[in-house]
Amino acid sequence: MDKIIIKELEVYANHGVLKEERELGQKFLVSCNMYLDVKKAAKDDDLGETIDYGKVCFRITRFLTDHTYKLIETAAEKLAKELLYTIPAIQKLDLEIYKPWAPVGLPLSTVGVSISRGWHDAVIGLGSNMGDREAYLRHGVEAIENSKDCSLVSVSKFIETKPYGVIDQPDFINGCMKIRTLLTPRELLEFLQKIEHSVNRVREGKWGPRTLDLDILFYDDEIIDSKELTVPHRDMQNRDFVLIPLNQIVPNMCHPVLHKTVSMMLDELRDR
Ligand code: A4P
Ligand code: MG
Repeated sequence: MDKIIIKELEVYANHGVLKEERELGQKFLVSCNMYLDVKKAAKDDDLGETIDYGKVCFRITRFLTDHTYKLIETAAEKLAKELLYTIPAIQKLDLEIYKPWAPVGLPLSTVGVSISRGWHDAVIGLGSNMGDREAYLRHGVEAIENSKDCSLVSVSKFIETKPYGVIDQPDFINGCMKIRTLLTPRELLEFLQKIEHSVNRVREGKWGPRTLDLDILFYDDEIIDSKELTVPHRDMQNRDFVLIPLNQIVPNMCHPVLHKTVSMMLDELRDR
């Protein structure tokens, strides 16, 4: 991917574990690679279509001088988020903060931290078969919209479905949504579980009735198989209540294990 590069921007700021560092301040050097597509800006020769590196330099300077952190890790993490929240064109960034005057008491040229953060694409399945089912699904969508670390890209229609697995329970309403997120898969799972708990989701056994179920169907094209998380969601290829709404919003998304698109999986399920 293309990138805009800032190298060794000098900022005098007050971060450090020692009290003296926070009171007296010292020099920091900041480097940043910002990933984006510059083709359109280049074609039209238009600053409005790219990232204004001058503005970013001022933003970095302001952020680091307005705040005081003990760790450069914290400064880097918070600054990376600030840039990703406020400059939508940045898809991913590598950020380095160096402290050439670090009071180590030994000769060295510099110490620093380097992190990479960015937006990820994820698809979330929504389901409910208790109470005001549609309101619960809408609540799930709104919780994503209201989160700084996630943004909503698109939502499918909500459809009424017969229970799958344990069939002796009320009908479901299902849907899915495509989102962008700064969260890792595990952080996203935790966030979704918080949303489920906020609507008093009670666990009535595996596959039992629930006010709101939020599952991670896809996360980029990652394959995850850990104790608490399986991505892509296992068994989705056998579930029309997942594939029908998915097919409305991401028909061409490819399952990284089965190497089939959503529309192919749906066709195959219908043929069975
Ligand atoms: N977990 C693992 N992978 C994931 C993932 N990709 N996304 C773990 C979310 N969670 C994941 O989930 C149990 C555990 O799965 C979590 O603690 C998490 O660590 P849960 O939501 O607490 O329980 P559950 O939903 O009852 O179990 P499960 O096995 O996730 O069930 P499903 O697959 O969600 O299926 N019929 C219709 N028509 N519509 C439905 O929505 N849903 C189910 C539940 C059954 N029948 C249905 C529907
Ligand atoms: Mg679930």
